[in-house]
Amino acid sequence: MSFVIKPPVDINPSEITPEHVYQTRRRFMQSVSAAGLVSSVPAAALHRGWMDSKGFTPAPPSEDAITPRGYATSFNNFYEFGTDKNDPAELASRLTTEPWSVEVSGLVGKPGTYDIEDLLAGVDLEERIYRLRCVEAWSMVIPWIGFPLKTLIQRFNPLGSAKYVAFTTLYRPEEMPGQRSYFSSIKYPYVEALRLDEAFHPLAIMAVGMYGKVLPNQNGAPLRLVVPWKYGFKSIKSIVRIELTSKQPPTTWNLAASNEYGFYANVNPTVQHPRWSQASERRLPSSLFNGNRKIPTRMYNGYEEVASLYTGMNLRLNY
Ligand SMILES: Nc1nc2c(c(=O)[nH]1)N[C@H]1C(S)=C(S)[C@@H](COP(=O)(O)O)O[C@H]1N2
Ligand SMILES: [Mo]
Repeated sequence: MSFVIKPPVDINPSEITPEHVYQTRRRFMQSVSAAGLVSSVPAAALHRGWMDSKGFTPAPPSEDAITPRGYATSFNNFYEFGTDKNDPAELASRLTTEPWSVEVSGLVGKPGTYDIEDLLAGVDLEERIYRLRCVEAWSMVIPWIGFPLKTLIQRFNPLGSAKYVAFTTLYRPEEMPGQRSYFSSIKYPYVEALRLDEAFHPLAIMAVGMYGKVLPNQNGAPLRLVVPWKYGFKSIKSIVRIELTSKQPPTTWNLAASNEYGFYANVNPTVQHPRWSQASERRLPSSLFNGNRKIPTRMYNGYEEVASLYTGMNLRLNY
């Protein structure tokens, strides 16, 4: 199975991901096994020095296929640190991510509070080059490092009655200035959720790194969701709680503006967002030199293999 993004139809040929990118994952795993760490991530996996020293960095395949790292780490949505795109890069360094634990509850056989080192023990990390499309109609191409969400959820022994999985971001106003704002458009803690079959799709990953390194705080350290066929806001950052439920859980942007952000929120170019068109997107960065890089948006963000999850649903209503 290949997880490399498919280029949109009218994409500039220089942006098409060359074949050696498909090899990246293999090289990535080889460098891990060369270090004697074949299939398990040691307890210290999240220590910056460890990941930095194990050769996780793939050679950049092409300058313009992958969004430059500096851009992906300085143009962010992370309202806990402010609503400007440059706020998170400026302010998220204050966040303490060690120690970190995740509380697992609800319809699971093994509820509890797990240290992140325990959650990652024995997990195979892989690189996935995914687009993330924001509902604001910009997109980036990011080499994430992570593992299938399904492998994580299954370790908690979900019960047959579980239908949804809900995620919660850290609530720590002392370190997250956006959570102290009286004028915030959203309520905290930030929450998101998926139907369990969406969560179990092999494309849905938990990311712990990007660009061969540990996730920077502004991108959701130490653990965030990446759901590549969905609008960016579904990809919740800095997760501290996972709960399995039988009822559809609330989600932050749906609570804030249910006419703009549906629970299902699939990337759907045929549905007009109340305030702007979803028919195209701006591939970032755009600059004086590479122009506006406006490309057509594709259904499911181009990841059509997820379509069967939504058979029979009206995706104009469930946008
Ligand atoms: N906790 C939390 N998670 C969040 C957000 C947020 O404000 N808070 N913003 C979302 C939105 S709108 C987008 S587009 C993506 C941006 O991820 P990136 O900054 O890594 O590109 O994160 C999503 N996850
Ligand atoms: Mo977004």
